[in-house]
Amino acid sequence: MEEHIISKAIIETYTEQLISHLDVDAAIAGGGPSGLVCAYYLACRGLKVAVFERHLKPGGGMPAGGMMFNNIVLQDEARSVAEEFGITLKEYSGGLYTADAVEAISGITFKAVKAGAKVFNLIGVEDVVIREGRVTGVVVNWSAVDIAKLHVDPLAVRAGTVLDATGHDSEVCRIVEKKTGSLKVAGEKSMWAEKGEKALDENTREVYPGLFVCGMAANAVAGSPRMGAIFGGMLLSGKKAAGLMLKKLRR
Ligand code: 48F
Repeated sequence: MEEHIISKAIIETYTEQLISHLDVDAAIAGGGPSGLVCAYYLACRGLKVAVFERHLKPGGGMPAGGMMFNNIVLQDEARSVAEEFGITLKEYSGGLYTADAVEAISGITFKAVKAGAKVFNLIGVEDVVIREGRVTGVVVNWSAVDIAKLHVDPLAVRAGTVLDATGHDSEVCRIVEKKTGSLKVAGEKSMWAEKGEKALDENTREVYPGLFVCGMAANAVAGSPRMGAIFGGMLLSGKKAAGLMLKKLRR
């Protein structure tokens, strides 16, 4: 059990995975609940999926529940998707269920990775590649570079489809807005749970050729309300995005 062999094992296998994910069917920016759910459904269909998550731990806003009370609420419509991830639902009232936020995000993350999606944590998406009016890849860099404001050039990943699952800031869409002028990010509106959850389905779509948006980012692009710690819409939005991306890839 020599230390340098342990180091070699880590560096060699990680590098192999990174190289094999330089050309993917789907590059997902953001490993929150919606991005990971999408990754799961795409990977289940045999697609090559890379999730780039800026933070150390995947999960986005889910493990914190609401204001650090780490339970979440889901609505009846999302029950079957939640159950697919092994999330234990407790009936509350009015068609609402509660779940343990840590169990929920663990189940989603575990199943996405087991299905074959690769989560590259500590790597952020800082730009996209655009060819002839279509997003064809993402530009990535270590989060540490960003945090330390180091002058280090990024690397690029080719992708058949790209998903913005970056949450409230809809970062990838904002980049495309800034660089092309042909996508408008309206910005999220104040909290209105019911309206925000309902709007998510329609807002989950291809917003620019090759670029899809899901989760809170979808509402931010469309100018729909935020919804707080109810997560059913996030799961349904991730699933819908996977269906749309699959369709696009098959064309
Ligand atoms: O924010 P986040 O959880 O997005 P989501 O999947 O779910 C939203 C809910 O958590 C909550 C809500 C409840 O209904 O409104 O906010 O839409 O996860 C987004 C993830 O993207 C990462 C970020 O660290 C987080 O884990 N992220 C953000 N920008 C980038 C990024 C980027 N440029 N590159 C990589 N990861």
